Amino acid sequence: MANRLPVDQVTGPDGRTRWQRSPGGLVTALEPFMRQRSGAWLGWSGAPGPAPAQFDHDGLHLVPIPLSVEEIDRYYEGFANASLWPLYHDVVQPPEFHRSWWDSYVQVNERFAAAAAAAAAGGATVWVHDYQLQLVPQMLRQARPDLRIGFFLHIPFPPMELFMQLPWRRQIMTGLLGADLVGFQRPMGAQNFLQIARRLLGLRATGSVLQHEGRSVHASAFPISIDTRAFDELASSAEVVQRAAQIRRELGEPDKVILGVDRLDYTKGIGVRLRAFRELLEDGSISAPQTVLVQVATPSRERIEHYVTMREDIERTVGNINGDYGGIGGPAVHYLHQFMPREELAALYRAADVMAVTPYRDGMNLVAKEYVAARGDLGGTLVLSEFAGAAAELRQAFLVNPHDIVGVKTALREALELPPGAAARRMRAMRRTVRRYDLEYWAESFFTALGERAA
Ligand code: GDG
Repeated sequence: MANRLPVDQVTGPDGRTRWQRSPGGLVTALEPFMRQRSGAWLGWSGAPGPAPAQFDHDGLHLVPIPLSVEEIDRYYEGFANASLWPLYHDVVQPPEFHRSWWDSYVQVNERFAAAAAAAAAGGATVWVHDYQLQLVPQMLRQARPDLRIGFFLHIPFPPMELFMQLPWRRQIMTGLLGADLVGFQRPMGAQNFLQIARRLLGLRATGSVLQHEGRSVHASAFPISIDTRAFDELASSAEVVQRAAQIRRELGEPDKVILGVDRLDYTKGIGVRLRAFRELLEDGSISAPQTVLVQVATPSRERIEHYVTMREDIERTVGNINGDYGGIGGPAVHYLHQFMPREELAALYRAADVMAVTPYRDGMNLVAKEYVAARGDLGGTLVLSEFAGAAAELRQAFLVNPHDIVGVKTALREALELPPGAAARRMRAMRRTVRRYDLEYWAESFFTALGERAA
């Protein structure tokens, strides 16, 4: 179960609607795993109003859950994305709390839980995903004590000092405690959860196991990954390699290409990257168009206020940099507020000398892992924020503190100047990691742990 189904309904030129696989970290991560199993996927279809009947698509059984216009506003854009999202990401933007949003969150979680209770076979395993559905484990356990319930949080779980701001902190904790296993991206998330359970709810904990209402609830880290082999293959295909060369020609054969790929989100630190790039141009460390920055900023959550103002800021900054440092037909920053086909994304990874991933806080960051998976040629260097979950595994990246602009500049410069041999050594080591700890490893280890815990 996840907030969204892995498909979108699209209307073709002939006016007919059809389902198409949708973008996003969660979908990218789970789709191949679900396909191999005979399970059902429950989630919202992405459109307001009554939900279509259950259906099969591309080997997946899909159970759509309806959301009204008001629920999209309050549960999804409100409580999930304007209360929980900023609170769980170190309050990089101030979270807003509204009782009407919370009421809607409870109501929608009840609907998801009821749908799962109806869909699951006796003794089935239910895997609940992410911050939109934190009340589901407890609701589902109440309705169906026979089920084995796992929960995985894709975003960071905040430290107690921040979590305590939440007016409904007890309800959220109790909701999660309905699961047999609660999974986090990093050990720190699990530690935060255990500490809050002890201090706020007075639960007893032994290691990573809590005692709650006569049951054991386990909390630990399962760092998510990608289908490394599939991405590697895609990025090494003749078409993608050719397209990568063509992209460099279209950019005007620059010496160096820096790349950023993110959902346009204030947690991703796109502004940090632009500022560092600008300062490097200013102090003469680099010059355009010999060195260019390509920033793909995928449209995201466009009705939420913080996202509107952030987009304006970023686009103004891009305009300023290009006004000051671009030439005719040769901008310094190539900014694409567009959704790219996967092949094009792979070609961009392949064409980039330096991949810049600088979030202020990020559960994992799959883009960093995709970049590594795409570089079967052992080219390219990765600049990666210490505050992305991926930093725990990709130790050979140039790790940076995104709040330290001087440090980001230094890392970008070093990454740009790194000799190919040294870059290849780092890339080889990171590729070993993402190949070993891939998506299958993640899903299998979560499922195995859930099986052992609930047995
Ligand atoms: C959440 C957590 C965690 C992006 N633009 C395009 C495109 N993408 C794909 C990327 C990547 C995915 O979307 C983004 O994943 P991230 O992990 O970077 O970030 P979130 O969307 O914030 O995901 C995150 C993740 O959940 C999984 O647990 O890692 O920390 O925040 O796969 O490739 N894909 C295509 N075109 C684009 O323009 N095709």
